[in-house]
Amino acid sequence: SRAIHLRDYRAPAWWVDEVELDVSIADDGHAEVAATLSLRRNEAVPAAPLQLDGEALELLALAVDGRALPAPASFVRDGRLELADLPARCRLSTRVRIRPDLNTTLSGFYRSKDGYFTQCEAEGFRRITWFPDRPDVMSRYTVTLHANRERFPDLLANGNRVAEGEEEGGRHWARWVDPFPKPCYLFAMVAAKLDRLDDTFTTASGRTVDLAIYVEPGKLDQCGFAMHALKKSMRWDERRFGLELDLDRYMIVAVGDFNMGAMENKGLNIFNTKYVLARPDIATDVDYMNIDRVVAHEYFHNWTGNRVTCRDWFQLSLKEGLTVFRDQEYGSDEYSRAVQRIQEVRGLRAAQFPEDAGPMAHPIRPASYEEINNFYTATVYEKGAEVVRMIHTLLGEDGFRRGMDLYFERHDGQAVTCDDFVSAMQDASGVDLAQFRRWYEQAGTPRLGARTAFDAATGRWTLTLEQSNPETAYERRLQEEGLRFERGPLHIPVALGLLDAHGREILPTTVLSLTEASGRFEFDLSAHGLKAAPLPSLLRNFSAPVALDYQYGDSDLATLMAHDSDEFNRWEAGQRLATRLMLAGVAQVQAGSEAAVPDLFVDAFAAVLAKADADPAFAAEALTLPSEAWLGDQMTVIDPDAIHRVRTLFRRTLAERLRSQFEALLVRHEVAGAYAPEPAAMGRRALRNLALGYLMTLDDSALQLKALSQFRDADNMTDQFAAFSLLAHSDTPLREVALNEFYARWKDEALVVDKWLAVQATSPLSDARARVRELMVHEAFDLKNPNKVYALVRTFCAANPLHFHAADGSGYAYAAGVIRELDPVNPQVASRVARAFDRWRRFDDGRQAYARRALESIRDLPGLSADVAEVVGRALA
Ligand code: BAL
Ligand code: ZN
Repeated sequence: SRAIHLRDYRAPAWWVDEVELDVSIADDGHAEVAATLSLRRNEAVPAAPLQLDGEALELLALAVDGRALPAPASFVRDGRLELADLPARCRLSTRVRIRPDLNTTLSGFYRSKDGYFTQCEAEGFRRITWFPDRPDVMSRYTVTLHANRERFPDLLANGNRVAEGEEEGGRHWARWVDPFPKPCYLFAMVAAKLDRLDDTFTTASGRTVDLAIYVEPGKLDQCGFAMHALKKSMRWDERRFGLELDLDRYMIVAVGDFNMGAMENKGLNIFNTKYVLARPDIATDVDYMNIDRVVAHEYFHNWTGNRVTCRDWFQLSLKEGLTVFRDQEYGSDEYSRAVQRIQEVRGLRAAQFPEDAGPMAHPIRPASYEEINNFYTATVYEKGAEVVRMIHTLLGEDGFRRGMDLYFERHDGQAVTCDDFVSAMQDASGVDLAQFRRWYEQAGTPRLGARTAFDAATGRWTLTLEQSNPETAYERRLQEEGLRFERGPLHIPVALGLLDAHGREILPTTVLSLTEASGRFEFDLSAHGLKAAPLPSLLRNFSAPVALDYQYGDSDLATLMAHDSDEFNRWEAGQRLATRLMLAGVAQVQAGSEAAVPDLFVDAFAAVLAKADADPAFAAEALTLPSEAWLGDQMTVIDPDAIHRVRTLFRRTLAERLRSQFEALLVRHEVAGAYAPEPAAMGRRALRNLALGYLMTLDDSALQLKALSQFRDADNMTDQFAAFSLLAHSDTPLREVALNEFYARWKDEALVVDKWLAVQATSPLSDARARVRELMVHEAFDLKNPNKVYALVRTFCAANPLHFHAADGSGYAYAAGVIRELDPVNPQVASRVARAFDRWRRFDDGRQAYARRALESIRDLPGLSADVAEVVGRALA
């Protein structure tokens, strides 16, 4: 295999102290990049030739200390430029030609509409110039950009603009200096014609800094919220972590063609438009919340990622897990902490648990990879954040803050490892984290078994916890690669509370540490005079990313749903109950009978509904049934048809039995006044639209017309989109009306068109796949635009299990066709779509045969990218 191993890491033989780049964009769409690198031999390691990475570069000239080397191409071997016998300090100059107009990979320097943009993480800088493209080489950059003034009035790079001027032929130039040394993955430049929103921010220490958001002309009215989010997150990082912006100028540039969500380039963030642009009539509450979180995330990277960066890409979670934890905490402070937590855990279970159970399983710090772009995963990000959260739980807020302070004290300006982070946490707090480090090495979702015993005579209650760490595809692969690996018990923080039979709390949240394979914890409850065993509320606030096995009775779950003081576990109890009952229903359907919805469940649901007004945002979460994908993940062999049938039945039964309560919610939670993306109003809209969703399962034409008028009359996209998606998924003539009206109204707003595509991709109706195929050739679709591919193709594959996993294999064949077509265009995006096959072995033999054929057709594509080859290779292994 082409695997790269962590154990092979060696410090670089050469440092690059200074980089001078001169980039000239020609009118015909190519660019010339002249680079001068100030090189210094790393005396700490044995002398070795200089090796530079390069990709898709046409080398025009090469010089050392001003002396040209003849036949530059002769120094290039296997995609590397190698120079031996250089003086210990020297200046290396290269000149290359690159073709941003032809760069459809969107990695490196590329064109989007009428402008030029960069994306260098993880390994895009090598597509701009010859360079040691690795994060532990940190340099100071001076960048001069030249381009036509009319077409590209904005010439931007990291840092501060120090000079600019005119040139012949209607051209101009600008020079930028970034005062902070940085790895090349944080390099950015932009040449475009953009509108700009300006603002300023005064930091805690009293410095005033300039803020700017650049957007496509005409979109200035869509960037106010992103600016607001930026200032909020700056203030939050000062308050919570004592971290202030270190720059004079902070810029965000939005671009419509972008592989990722956004990128934290030093002082010059480049964002997918999806996470910048918002206006009440085009963005939903969820969009607003995502913008808030992503703007904060990229801003927080300025310290966790940029000031302290990663030594190598195996350490990606050092910056990503920590920064996700920080943006989660920001979200929790800005919105409802419990609701944020519920959404995080739902996301973790939807993406990370299956990843850990599938062919791409890896720990948050993998020991090997083939293509680093494949490791921007739910594991590295979301499980990484869970691991940081467990450290926070074990150390407490003060201990964690001391750990962060020590981390910056020790490592500011360095490229470090996950171990360095854990050491700072341990040394600052005195909490022993030696065993805890296994979370960085072991893949897989641990199973946590719990048993309890109660002696009423003595009041003694005993909890026995057992962990098991199932072997994953990861360990099997390491063994094949000859890497030794020993698994062992993890340090699992288990937050516990106890309730009595009336639901009153008798033990407030207590964090237990399970460090062995099994542990016994005893509690003296004699003071409470209990006649019956207490009811445990286990793993409160989801204190560890594990799967909990405990035999709760149905009525225990109903009690927890109604009374647990831990809001997360109130939600969790409802999900557990629903999952159990729905899986029982699936078994009934498979056995040829009809599923039924037990009264106990309807009653428990009704109790949540009755209290919904107290916290509408929470109620909206608690009244949402587990997803079809989650139910499938709990089965030995996934049966998408039976699951869909049962989930639909549960929804319709709840709507029938609780119709008047849902209708009352519709009236009570009408939000008056102008739209504002503000937590209380967001919660009410979520609850109201959830109620409308249940009611729409009743096939009642009066309710359908109600949805149609909400769709037509809403003054905000949240309500309009909620009604639109319900109509678009209803088997009535109103479906076409809604689809046509929505498109006609929004066809010029790219991000709204993405919603239109995504809604059709998630349709449960029988023609869903045929529609998706038709949309591939619709004017609204563009295979070269990642947002369009994600909205239509990935949404269909990842969020429409009923049709992607169709028994006739049509969904798989469709996906494979798109992946084959997309791979030569944009391998990163193709690879993300290919991840839809992760679960293929979880289905019946018939489906597996179709999936295998589809995967093999991708594997056999001549010239297949390393990105897709790794994903498909693992799936077939
Ligand atoms: N560093 C890649 C995008 C992000 O995680 O912020
Ligand atoms: Zn990040």
